[in-house]
Amino acid sequence: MQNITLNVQGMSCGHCVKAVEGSVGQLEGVSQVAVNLAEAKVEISYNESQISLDKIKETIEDQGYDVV
Ligand SMILES: [Cu+2]
Repeated sequence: MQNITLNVQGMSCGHCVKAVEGSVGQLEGVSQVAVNLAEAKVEISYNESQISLDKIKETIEDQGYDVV
């Protein structure tokens, strides 16, 4: 299991939190996702044998946010 914190720009409200947590949380292999809106961070726990970090980043970017 990998734990990672991504810096994500563009999240500004509860809708953004739901969009990110919902989309990433749905991915096979992701066991936990938590957005920290004040710090513009997303904490994710995932199984690297099931999903790549690139796929997770892509999913966040597909929702309209920038992973920096
Ligand atoms: Cu928002």
